[in-house]
Order: sequence, then C-alpha cells, then structure tokens
Amino acid sequence: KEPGSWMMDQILAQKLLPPPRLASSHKGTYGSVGIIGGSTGMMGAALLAGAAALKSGAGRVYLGLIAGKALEVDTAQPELMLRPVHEMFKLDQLSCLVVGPGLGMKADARFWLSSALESTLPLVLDADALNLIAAHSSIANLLRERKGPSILTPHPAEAARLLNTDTPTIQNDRMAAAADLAKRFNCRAVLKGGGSICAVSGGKRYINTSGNPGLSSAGTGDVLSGITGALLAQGLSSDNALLLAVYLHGAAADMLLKQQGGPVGMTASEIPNAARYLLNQW
Ligand code: NPW
Ligand code: AMP
Ligand code: MG
Repeated sequence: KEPGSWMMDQILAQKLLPPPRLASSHKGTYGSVGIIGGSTGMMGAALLAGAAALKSGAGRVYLGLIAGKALEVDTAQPELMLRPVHEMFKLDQLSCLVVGPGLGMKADARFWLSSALESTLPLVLDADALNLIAAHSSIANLLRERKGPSILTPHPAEAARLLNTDTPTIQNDRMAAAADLAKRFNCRAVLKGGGSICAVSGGKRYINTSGNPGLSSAGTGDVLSGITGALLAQGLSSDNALLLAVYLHGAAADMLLKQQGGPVGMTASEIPNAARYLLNQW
C-alpha cells in the first residue's frame, strides 16, 4: 500500500451499491447496456458479458455482434437482444457501451470502436478494444480526447501493449502501471490479475481484496466488463461502477470457491449467478 492508495473491501463495496429497487420501477429504470464484440470464434465472450450484465441488474442488454453469421438468439439466455453491430448505433436508449469482448482486430472492429469512442456514452473498453487502442495512435487519440467517461479493464499483457512495455515491467510495479494507464488515456482503469489495482479520479488507487485463482480461466474478464456496464447503466459513476464491479466479481468467485471446496474448474459462466446473489444479499 502506498500514499494515495486504499484497500477495496466489502464495507466499501456495500456503500457503493445501487439504491434499493422501488415497487414502481420498470426495466427502463435500470438502464440499457450495449455490448460490442463477438467476432467469429469468440461469440462466447460477448454472450458472457451479456449474461453478466443482465444478472448484475441491467434493465435491458443488447449485443452488437461483429460476426457476419452471428447468432440471432442465445437460447440459454433469450433475454439478450442480439443484433448486427451497425444496429447498435441506431438505438437511442443506451445508457453505456461495453466494447471489446471477442471484438477481434479486423477493420470493422476498428471502425465500430472508433464510433463508440466518438460518442459521449460512458464506455467500458476491454480485450481487443484495448489491443486496437494500443495498435493505432489515431484510436488512442480518440480515447484521450473523449468527453464522456471511459473505463479500461486490461490484464497485464493488455496493459503492457497499451503502455508500450512488457508484462514483467507491468507486474513489477502494478500501482504505477494502473496510475499511468489512467493518466495517459484520460480514463479510469483497472489493472487486472490477483490484487487488481483500480485507478480512479483524483489519482486515487484501490487495491482489490477479493478474488482467487479460480478466476484464472477463459472468459472471466468478459464477465467483469459486463458487470461494470450493468452498474454504469444503473446510474453509478464511473469510479463507483469500476470499484464495485471489481470487488463484486472477486467476491462472487470467493463464494463459488467456498461452495465448490476449491478453485479448480471454476467457470466464467458461474460467476454472474453468484454476483447476483451477493448484490441481493449485501
Ligand atoms: P500466458 O502466456 O498465457 O501466460 P491476449 P485474451 C497474458 C476473447 N476471449 N499475468 C497471457 O499470458 C477476449 O475477449 C474469448 C500475466 C497471454 O500472453 C479477446 O477478445 C473467449 N500475464 C480475445 O479472446 C474466452 C497474463 O495475456 C496473454 C495475465 C483475446 O483475449 C477467452 C493473453 O492475452 C477470451 O476472453 C496475468 N494475470 N493475464 C470466448 N469464450 O469467446 C493474461 N496474461 O493475447 O490479450 O488474449 O486475453 O485471451
Ligand atoms: P481476463 O484475463 O481478461 O479474462 O480477466 C481475468 C479476470 O480474472 C480478471 O478480473 C482478473 O483480475 C481475474 N483473475 C485472474 N487470475 C486471478 C487470480 N489468481 N486471483 C484473483 N483474480 C484473478
Ligand atoms: Mg479479457
């Protein structure tokens, strides 16, 4: 722990929860999350983010899919509204966009990421959105000049690409790397991995205390991006959405670890149900 840094724990997480639901509420009360990703071979990433957003309380979740031959419905999660990506930008009721899960790096992915960056919507930028920002200075400039809030959610390898260095350098000083990401890209950022570091406004950094190696499996980052989008859609500030999402995601994994007796074989798909339980209990 360094000056300007705090521990992110359950007491703090509970202070950040969305307000209790009112009897008079309707789906519009809880906002609409748009998720852009799901290229061929990585559809699962977008579906995981979508399920996570629904189960973290978003009123509506739309997936804007990159794949030409995209699914029209997820029969396991039919509440999700699956659309070709260009239709996402015709929706006037989106509260925020999550861009990146399974996005890929091709020209169309780059085009739709640029469109998202040019909007003033709150954005969660994950996975290939981060890789595209790292690869193209014109896209990085769009991010730096944004008017709306942006949240970056890199794992250490993505952070290394963004900061033009290598993974060991990032891991050697994680506090500095998280702060550097937020400063260089005019955004909030979480540097993921055991003891995730959240860099929020005013140069403040929070070290997350939840989570376990059960999370070291494919798709868990996609779930985090969906949870973050849902909290933004429910009206949390970008600082609070990021901090609560990171703690909740880890706490959901800790709950599953207890239920299963250990971390082995935990799957990303199980996390949203556990997160939902905690959101209702806290
Ligand atoms: P290594 O070599 O494995 O030890 P990439 P990605 C490193 C989608 N997905 N500490 C790691 O290290 C995503 O959404 C789709 C240190 C490796 O070098 C993206 O769009 C899924 N190193 C796309 O795939 C489920 C760490 O990062 C590199 C680290 C590519 O995303 C999976 C791999 O990262 C996936 O989410 C740590 N804590 N964490 C689906 N079901 O459709 C990671 N690394 O090359 O950016 O690839 O993260 O898999
Ligand atoms: P990604 O690499 O994008 O799929 O994201 C992986 C997610 O799992 C991030 O939220 C990481 O912080 C989390 N995670 C991975 N490994 C661990 C670990 N050993 N301890 C705690 N959290 C982890
Ligand atoms: Mg990821």
